[in-house]
Amino acid sequence: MSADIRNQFETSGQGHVFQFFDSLNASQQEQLLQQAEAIDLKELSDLVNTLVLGDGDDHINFEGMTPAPYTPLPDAGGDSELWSQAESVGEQALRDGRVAAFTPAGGQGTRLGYDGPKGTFAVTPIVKKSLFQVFAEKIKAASTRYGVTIPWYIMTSQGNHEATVRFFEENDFFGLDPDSVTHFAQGTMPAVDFDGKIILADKDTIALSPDGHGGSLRALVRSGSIADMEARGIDCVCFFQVDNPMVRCIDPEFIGFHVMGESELSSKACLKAYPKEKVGVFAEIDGKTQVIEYSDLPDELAEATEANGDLVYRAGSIAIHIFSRSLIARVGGDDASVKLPFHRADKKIPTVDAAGDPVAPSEPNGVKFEMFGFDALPFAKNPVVIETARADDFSPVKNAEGIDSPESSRQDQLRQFARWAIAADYDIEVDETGLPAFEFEVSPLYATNAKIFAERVAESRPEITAGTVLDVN
Ligand code: UD2
Repeated sequence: MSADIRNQFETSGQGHVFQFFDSLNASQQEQLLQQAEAIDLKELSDLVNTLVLGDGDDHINFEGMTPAPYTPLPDAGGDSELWSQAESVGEQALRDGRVAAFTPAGGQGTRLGYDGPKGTFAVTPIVKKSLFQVFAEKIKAASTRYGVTIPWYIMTSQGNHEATVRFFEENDFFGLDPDSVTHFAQGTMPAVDFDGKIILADKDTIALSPDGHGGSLRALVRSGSIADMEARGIDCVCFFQVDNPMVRCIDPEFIGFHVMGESELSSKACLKAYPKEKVGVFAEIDGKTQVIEYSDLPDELAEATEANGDLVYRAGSIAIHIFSRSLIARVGGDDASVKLPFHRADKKIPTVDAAGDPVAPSEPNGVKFEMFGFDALPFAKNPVVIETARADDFSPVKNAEGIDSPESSRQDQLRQFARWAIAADYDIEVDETGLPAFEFEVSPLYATNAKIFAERVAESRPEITAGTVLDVN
């Protein structure tokens, strides 16, 4: 068996993976063989030929590309009747128990410089709740409001799985029923050098990395989560990233548009803040809606404007979607005709030299392969895109400082709390950006939007001063 695997690697030009094999002890040999056995050499060799040695297979037909249509917000000329109809339809789907939450949380969070699963990072202004706690409370609040259990599926990666599960256990699952929370680790892909050779992270270890958030589709199938959803009667899967505490992760209007449109994949679009903002854009190519990632969009298209000055490609993807269970089952299954493509990312990948000594490269030395969830769009029937206001849905924590940082997200949360309070006739002083003069915090268990906030404060009008935390008892 060991000889078989080694032969296969030899034949595929990857025999060097075993260059230190004879010097390893039995358990190290076993580890290396297990890692090697899990690699699909045919898939890898196709990827190397197209994405590493070839010139890629993701040529985008920019000539035939147009912006994808989206449903505008009522404030931006949309039909307010339609939005309230969507809300009622979404609320009914929630009451009927058709909705689950899903978070890909396997990313490595290197940009933030935080050494731990990103979901454990503290984000709220006063209580310093973690991202996971914020989402858990939003899910719990919606479950209570609609009288159902909204199950939550969380995709981890091999590197952060144990720490993530431990965090939930130590925090009693933030009040959720542990039976309604499922953690599973995503798949991995080997990293290769620029000649397509698999990189060794150590003498007994292949450099493996998570297969991208698009890996969630196959991981949801392989982990049995799709079967679990089917047993629970779930068909709407609300997808949101781990880095965005402002997300309305269970949003009745969005769910309603998804259901009314008989959509298999719905998305929220946010008007780009500036032409080269690092978000994908919604476009249509050959009649199919797609997200074109910011790094693939040529500057002249990113910057092109309409006669009125609006950006042509202004509908930015903020990675908030609703997948139908059927689409996940189809694209995450074994049917080779509906597979997500891989993308190439050049990275610095720690490795060993010919003597087996560690090397920490200062420049990218290899390629990682990742799938993107939004690449399922061309396979989806009736994709729906609706507009959302950035202030209501998006302020991610990605960088240690500046744009999309803990500080910018903290301020955006405070602005949102202040808007809700002002709309409910509180006298809160704010600056010209809407930032309140003092800090206060609203727990998701208290309110998750302005409407619910107004209902709450109508019951017992709490005082709001510096340091107030509005929560349920
Ligand atoms: C993503 C989108 C971008 C925009 C932006 C909004 C891509 C390629 N780009 O950029 O268009 O919507 O978000 O914030 O998606 N993850 C995993 N496993 C992996 C890799 C990532 O679970 O192997 C998770 C990660 O934990 C996070 C999410 O996927 O929840 C996004 O990952 P990212 O930080 O790589 O995405 P980003 O900010 O480059």
